[in-house]
Amino acid sequence: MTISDYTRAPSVGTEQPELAARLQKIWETAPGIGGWLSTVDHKEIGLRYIVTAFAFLILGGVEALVFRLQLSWSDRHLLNPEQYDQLFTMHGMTMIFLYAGPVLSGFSNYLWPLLLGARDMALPRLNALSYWIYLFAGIFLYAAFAIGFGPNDGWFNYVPLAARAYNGGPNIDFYALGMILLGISTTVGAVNFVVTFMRMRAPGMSINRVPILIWGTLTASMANIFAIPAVSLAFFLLWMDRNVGTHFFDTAGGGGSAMLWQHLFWMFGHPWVYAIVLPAMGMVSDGLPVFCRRPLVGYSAVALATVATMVLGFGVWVHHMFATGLPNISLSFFSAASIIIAVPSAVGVFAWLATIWTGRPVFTTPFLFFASFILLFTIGGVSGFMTGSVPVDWQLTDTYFVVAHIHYVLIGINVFPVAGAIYFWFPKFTGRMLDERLGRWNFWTMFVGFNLGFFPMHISGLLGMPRRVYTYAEGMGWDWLNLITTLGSFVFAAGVLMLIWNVLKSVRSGAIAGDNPWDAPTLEWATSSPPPPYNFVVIPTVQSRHPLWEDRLASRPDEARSHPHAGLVLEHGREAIGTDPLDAQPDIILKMPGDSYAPLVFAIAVTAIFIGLLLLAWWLVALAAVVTAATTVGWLWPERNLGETREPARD
Ligand code: HEM
Ligand SMILES: [Cu+2]
Repeated sequence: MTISDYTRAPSVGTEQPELAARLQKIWETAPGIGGWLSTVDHKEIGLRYIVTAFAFLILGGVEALVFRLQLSWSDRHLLNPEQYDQLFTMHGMTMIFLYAGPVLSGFSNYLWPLLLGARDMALPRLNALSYWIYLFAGIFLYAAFAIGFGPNDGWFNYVPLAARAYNGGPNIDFYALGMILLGISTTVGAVNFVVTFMRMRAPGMSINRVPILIWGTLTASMANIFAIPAVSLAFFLLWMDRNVGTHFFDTAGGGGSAMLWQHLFWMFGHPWVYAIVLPAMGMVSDGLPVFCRRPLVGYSAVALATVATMVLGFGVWVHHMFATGLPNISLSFFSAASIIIAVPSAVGVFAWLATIWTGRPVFTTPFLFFASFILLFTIGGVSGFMTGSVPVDWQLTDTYFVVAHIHYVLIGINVFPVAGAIYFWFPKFTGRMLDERLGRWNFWTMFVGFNLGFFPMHISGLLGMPRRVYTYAEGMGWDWLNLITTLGSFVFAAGVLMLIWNVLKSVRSGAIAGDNPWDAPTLEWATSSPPPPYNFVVIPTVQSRHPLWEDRLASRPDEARSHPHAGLVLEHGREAIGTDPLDAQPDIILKMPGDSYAPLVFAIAVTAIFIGLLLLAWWLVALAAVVTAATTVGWLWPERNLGETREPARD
């Protein structure tokens, strides 16, 4: 969107079939493999993110099931210690970095422009780039595992165990470089969300009218922009320690500091765990009210709580380091901060409960997933609150209690809302409904399996079972608990398979959905299912938080109404409307880029740089850097008719 049209004022109109046909020509992606590789359509990119993230969820899940078999009873020898290390590290890394974050990027990518009444994200080519780099980083990390050198030091990769002296293979080099590569993807994605928030909202959608999902992804993106440099730096320094002979983390006489790693990692790591839950909470905040047949209770409080969580989230990282011998003053400070952060979370919990309590709930599958999230989040919150207290944490750190906590938080706040979101938005994505009966089976299997598998981990943790052990001796009293955990894990996994089965089945044979099957209030439901490539025939005008519920929510008769189907007509090539950051008053016509191979080529070239660094093949690094630079030039080359390649302006 580099070129803009300052001179023209767009006309105002309603949805006309000829206009729709013209827009279709302007916006549609070329058929075939060429279109597939060059598309910048946010819906296509969003779905790719979701599908890829689910592929990683399955990989991470299978890894977990394998090591759960190993742990199901004492003294089992299905896996040796080295295999166990790689499996649990791959599992944590996959789930946190390749599933939980990207799956939410997928939903946000798909939904943001539709929720905002926009034609696309602000920076469509950057959007394609962030997907490709994510995919290549995932493949890069899994290539390590495939050749037997997967990361093996836990997802937080502590030194000195990650140093060359104790970890001689390429395992950690793969992890370090893969994470820096992935960081590029996350960063450009985050920048895109922030710019889209500020410039692409439909006329009239002032910041107090955006859905909570927008707040969730926006705060997560802001956090990522600040947090990712810390982890990329940490991994870069580690890579230098391992390959160039620096001593940043070398404690054995090198003058380095192991604590430096922990600080840098957790300064990133804790904000990241909020980044992978806040958008999910946003999906619940927007989805749950639809099934309660009323607006969310406490919109402003929830929006502010989202922002507050993220801000406070930058001040609690040391709770991961309570056992490292830090001075008491920092323990007290970070313990207090960790406990205070429960306040905004509680605001959310009360708002969701009040929405159910004062609404008329309809017990559909999405409702079940969204509502159960509140319970699981509360359990995960309470165990987090417990470990936020220093003396309790000293007792529980590195036990299965922590494993229980992270899964209640991550499965409870990410997987359950995501499953609900799939049931809720699948009709928008595909034009078909998911099977409701199978949906209920799906929900109850996941819910029962999850609690059966993961609740007992609290107890095995309290009984002293350490995390990250490949086996344990007979007579510790942990056998039965572990057997139950393993059984529950398999039941939970069967539930996830039901979800996938439902999707595969319904994509072809689900009931036809129509534009707004749930009778929901926000703009994505104002367009067809699935939406056309241009999203909206005319750009909607918005006057409230619930454009599609206005005639039934009590409002003053003189109040201005939203117009989901009438507004600005933009049809001189690929155009979008730019609005100002606070009140969303239109101020510019933006020319949007067309499909392009540049993101793919750029992503391949950048990945090649990292492969070069891994092999210490400097010629490859140099060559790939030149290609990257050349692609950047091509990408930024001013195009006179940017976005108008298919249908030039007619006046
Ligand atoms: C079938 C589903 C799952 C099962 C059975 C499972 C099981 C486990 C177990 C037993 C551990 C502890 C390993 C050890 O310390 O020895 C673990 C670690 C972990 N899991 Fe899961 N998990 C599942 C799904 C998930 C999901 C969906 C996420 C995140 C979204 C996740 C995130 C993690 C993380 C971050 C760790 C810590 C890894 C480390 O210690 O470095 N898990 N999982
Ligand atoms: Cu934390």
